[in-house]
Amino acid sequence: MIIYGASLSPFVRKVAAYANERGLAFEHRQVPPGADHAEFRAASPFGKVPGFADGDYRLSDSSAIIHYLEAKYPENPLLPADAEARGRAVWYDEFGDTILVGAAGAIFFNRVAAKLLGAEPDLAAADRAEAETLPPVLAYIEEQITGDYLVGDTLTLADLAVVSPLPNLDYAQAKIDWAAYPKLKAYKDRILGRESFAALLAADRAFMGG
Ligand SMILES: N[C@@H](CCC(=O)N[C@@H](CS)C(=O)NCC(=O)O)C(=O)O
Repeated sequence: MIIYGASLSPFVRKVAAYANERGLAFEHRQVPPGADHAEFRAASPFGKVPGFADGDYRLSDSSAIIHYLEAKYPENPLLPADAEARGRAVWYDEFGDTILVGAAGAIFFNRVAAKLLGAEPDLAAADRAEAETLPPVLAYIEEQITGDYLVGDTLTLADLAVVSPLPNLDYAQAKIDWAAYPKLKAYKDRILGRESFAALLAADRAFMGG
């Protein structure tokens, strides 16, 4: 199994953490978004990371990859069987990928990734996201946390999807009043402290220079 993509991408991080949680061995190939890299483009025709290959089978999109792996390895799934719980887990996955990444990504892209990718940063857009877009999104997560996990009483894809974008806020030195989100702070530290994230985050920190 090969995961293609930049490890700083929250979508790549989500798939890698998922594979680690499931004990699925994979090889990671560092490929920047949009790279003109034949193997990667065969998996991800529009150049979005992650791309994925399992033998001759190729796929892109973090959620599609995880749904494929859930179906291929049905023991100990990270998507609940119960209809309502499944719906909630899929919602949080979508929320993480779109609403949370929409807010956090505007900060990370413009303060960090643009430089790495040789793109023009929009620092005002990062400041606006930090001051206006992100706080209600974090407040929503804070309100959703009622136990150790977002859905039911075990880890699900929901937890991986919602915490995966959060390290990038630190890498972008986003100013966040964590005292306003005490449940979220404890939750993210706990989920990101799992073994499935540890090596990924250590590699990020080494890359980011600390
Ligand atoms: N829905 C996709 C989103 C993937 C995505 O947008 N990745 C970003 C990097 S974090 C990317 O490749 N951006 C480059 C582009 O949009 O061209 C997923 O879940 O994998």
